[in-house]
Amino acid sequence: MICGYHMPNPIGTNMRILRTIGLLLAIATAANATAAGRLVVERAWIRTAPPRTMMLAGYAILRNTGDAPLAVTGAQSADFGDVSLHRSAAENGVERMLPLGRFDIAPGAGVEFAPGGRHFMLMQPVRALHVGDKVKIHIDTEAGEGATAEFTLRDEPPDVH
Ligand SMILES: [Cu+2]
Repeated sequence: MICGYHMPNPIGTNMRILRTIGLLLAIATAANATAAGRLVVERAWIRTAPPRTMMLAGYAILRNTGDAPLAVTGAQSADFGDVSLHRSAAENGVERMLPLGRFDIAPGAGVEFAPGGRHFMLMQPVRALHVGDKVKIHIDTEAGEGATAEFTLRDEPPDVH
């Protein structure tokens, strides 16, 4: 004896499969959105310079506290006409500055910007900057929202904690 209510319903089954696929896609998309690392900026400072110096250098440690690689692509600040990421390198005994370009930070790793090495090249300050002043710099990442960090004007590097 066949009861209509227990007949297999191919259309209903297909709809359920489609709904399941849709749900899985939604979960995959959400996972992708959080697959970028998370940028934390530590020990951010800018070396003070004589008045009307048009080029300053900023330093910090950029740490990826996420569980996926993080690509840093650049930086900007309302307090400077131009911000770029540089590295210093000795070539044939001559110290040169080169664009750092896009770089990756591994999960859990930190990349240090320090005097003599990587630095934020800060051009055309739009206001006079003195010891103790604070400047906000936004660091762009390829995925995610990057991070805005407060850099403090200092004569010397902050103490290592
Ligand atoms: Cu530079």
